[in-house]
Amino acid sequence: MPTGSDLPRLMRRHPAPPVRMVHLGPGAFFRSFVAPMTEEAGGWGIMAVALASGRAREELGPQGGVYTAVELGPEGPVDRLVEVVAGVLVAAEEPGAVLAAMADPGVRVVTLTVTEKGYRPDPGDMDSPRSAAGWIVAALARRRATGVAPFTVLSCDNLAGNGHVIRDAVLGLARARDAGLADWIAAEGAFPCSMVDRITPAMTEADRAALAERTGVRDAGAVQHEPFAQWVIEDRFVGGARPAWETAGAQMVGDVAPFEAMKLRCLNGAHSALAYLGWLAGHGTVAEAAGDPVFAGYLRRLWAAEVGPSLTPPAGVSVPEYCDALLERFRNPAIRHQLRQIATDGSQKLPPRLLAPIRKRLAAGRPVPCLSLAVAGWMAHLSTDLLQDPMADRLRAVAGDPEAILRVAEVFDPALAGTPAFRTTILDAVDTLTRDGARAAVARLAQE
Ligand code: CS2
Repeated sequence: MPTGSDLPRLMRRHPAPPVRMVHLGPGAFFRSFVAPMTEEAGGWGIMAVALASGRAREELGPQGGVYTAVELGPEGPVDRLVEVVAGVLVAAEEPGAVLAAMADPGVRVVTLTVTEKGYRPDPGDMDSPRSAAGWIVAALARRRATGVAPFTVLSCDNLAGNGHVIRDAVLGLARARDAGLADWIAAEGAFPCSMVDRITPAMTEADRAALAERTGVRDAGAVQHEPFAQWVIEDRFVGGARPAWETAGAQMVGDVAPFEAMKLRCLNGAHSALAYLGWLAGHGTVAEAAGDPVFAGYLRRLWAAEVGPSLTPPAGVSVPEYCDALLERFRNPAIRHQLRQIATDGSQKLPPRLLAPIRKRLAAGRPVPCLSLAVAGWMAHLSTDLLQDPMADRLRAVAGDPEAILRVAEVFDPALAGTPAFRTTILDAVDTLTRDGARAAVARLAQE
């Protein structure tokens, strides 16, 4: 397959707006969601910062930060040039430039997409910054020392209470360094929560080649995404300074939590269930699995009987309608979203997606066979060579032993893992899955 390597490289046509925002973690989700929405809001250029990997700089640097975001619409792909990224830095290699960018008084917002595992503290942070929180603390210390107000930190990852999680990490690190710094950040800073949603399947070589064919240029930084996008942002920014994201369709609200729980449990929970059970049943993509009537029936029951009743939906939102729309999004044949991409990092994803609704329903004395089967699917996944997880070594050591897996406290809160109802439902699901295989086990739960 030709990759277009003989073609000229994509070039910038218009200058980026002045840099007013720094983004940590310029991977595919940033490029398909945060950057285009910020560009649409107008007036805010972005300095992209990769923490350690040089990949984003290799992909975007030679193109002056410009790339194509391909929308996989019903009538075929729509190619959009995104020119809002002014440059790409790699923190591990250019610490001075990164700190200078983050400490610049013109920069008012730092957004981040560093995935769930990016919120874990790095023991090395005490010596020199390594994690996202480490860089944020170092930059805020510099701002305080130079009399500059803090920037707002806006997490754009799929975590429950993502603003609180990054705030706790930042304040914890800051306090270990200087209590005055921590107090200043707590009083003057802001860490709003946000719910982000846009399905962004990884680009393949074939996708890149097709794009090169359409455009006549080579684009190493291109991404692709579904047409749908939803961004719900808690409107609490230092000095009120932020891009006018509402003009790009974002919802600015007082409380993100109900949106976040609904999205994490309905969309991401179903994704994880398909990633483990669908793959075990021989499916490769979300669209294949969701197009299998047995899996569609399983999802309907998962949503209607287990996940939906665990939620307090946002005012005016119908969870059944939200889930019907999800099934349509999952079935979009233009989106080849690999189940093995979603299966990664399960130790980080299970608690908010599957275990939170299980806890809620068990507390109400209600059964959770669909959610339990998804957890059993993840347990089976630990024994496959697909396993990619920040805790892979520990998980591999307990794979095949459900009792031992339940004792991994970073995944299974001991208070939950110790309740008989939880142990019984999970161990029953493991038995069913082992005895019947994934497709038959799913079929038994499927709703017409
Ligand atoms: C997926 C998400 O990879 C995964 O774990 O569940 O990336 C999902 O596609 C997005 O959150 C959709 O907004």
